[in-house]
Amino acid sequence: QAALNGPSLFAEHLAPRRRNSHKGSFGDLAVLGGARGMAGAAVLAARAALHGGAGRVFTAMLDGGMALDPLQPEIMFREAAGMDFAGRCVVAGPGMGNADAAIHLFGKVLEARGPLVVDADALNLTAARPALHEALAAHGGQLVLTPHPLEAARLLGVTAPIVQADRLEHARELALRFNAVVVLKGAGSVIARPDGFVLVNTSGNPGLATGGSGDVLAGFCGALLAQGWPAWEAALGAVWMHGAAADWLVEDGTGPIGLTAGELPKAMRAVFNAL
Ligand code: NPW
Ligand code: AMP
Ligand code: MG
Repeated sequence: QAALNGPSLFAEHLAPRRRNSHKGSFGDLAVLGGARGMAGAAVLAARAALHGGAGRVFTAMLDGGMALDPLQPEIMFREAAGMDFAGRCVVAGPGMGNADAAIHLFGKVLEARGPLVVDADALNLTAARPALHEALAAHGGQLVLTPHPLEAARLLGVTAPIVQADRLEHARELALRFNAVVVLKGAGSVIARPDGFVLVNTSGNPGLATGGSGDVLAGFCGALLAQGWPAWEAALGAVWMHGAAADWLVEDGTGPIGLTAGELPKAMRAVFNAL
């Protein structure tokens, strides 16, 4: 099985920043998520997006109670209901929940058809709602789905052990069904294209088995999309750098035990800048 074992497959997008570039050159990203009790998931994705180089990062929070991340004041907080998603790059799902407002807003994101990462509860809603399933499959643009095995199982109408018994085939099936790049997460994440081509990632370790690490992956992938990377390369870049950052943190004693997702964005930034 072909492996993703370094940056060569996305290296053509690693151009140095032009001297006269500005924040508008690196794209806007909006994270749709953060329902009550899960604001952290959206914040982690937004922090990861900033460290992945997005020009401006917004959170469209389902729970409007949060207006600032004191540790990352660069993030602009918007109430999700007031957000215009037209033409914007979006990461949908981290901590989004399944309230009516979440369903409605994810539907609006799908209508806007901008570059999109679909993660967590946006995947769960897609599995539960035929109209969203249909709209996602019809997106047709730069689209990355990042299910963990249980999220993949919900989409496919099977169980997680069935997904795990043939990870390559199930990742392929989702990529074909949604005409999207699919990252089936877990040890040795599988990245699949609609044409059936798949790669297995070699970076990463069990330090990543901690709440919020998937939210960081989604935010970083969104930042690469916002900077104009195509879906396939954005998925490869984010998955590989996420794992490489965790490997680097384990080498310096920050993991695997007790590695926290919030420590990943800075480490991913270091990996990115070193490439
Ligand atoms: P088990 O335990 O083995 O039966 P859910 P979620 C399985 C937000 N978050 N291999 C495993 O099942 C998210 O963004 C908020 C095999 C596991 O228990 C979502 O919006 C945070 N099985 C929401 O919470 C930080 C695997 O899936 C189950 C697997 C719910 O997301 C945390 C969990 O799946 C979280 O990110 C693997 N590699 N990986 C915050 N700080 O605000 C997972 N499983 O029930 O969909 O719940 O992933 O926690
Ligand atoms: P989530 O379940 O959405 O928080 O995503 C978890 C993230 O951590 C995914 O990127 C997984 O690929 C990664 N991950 C979890 N467990 C492992 C592991 N044992 N080895 C490598 N990566 C892992
Ligand atoms: Mg997750």
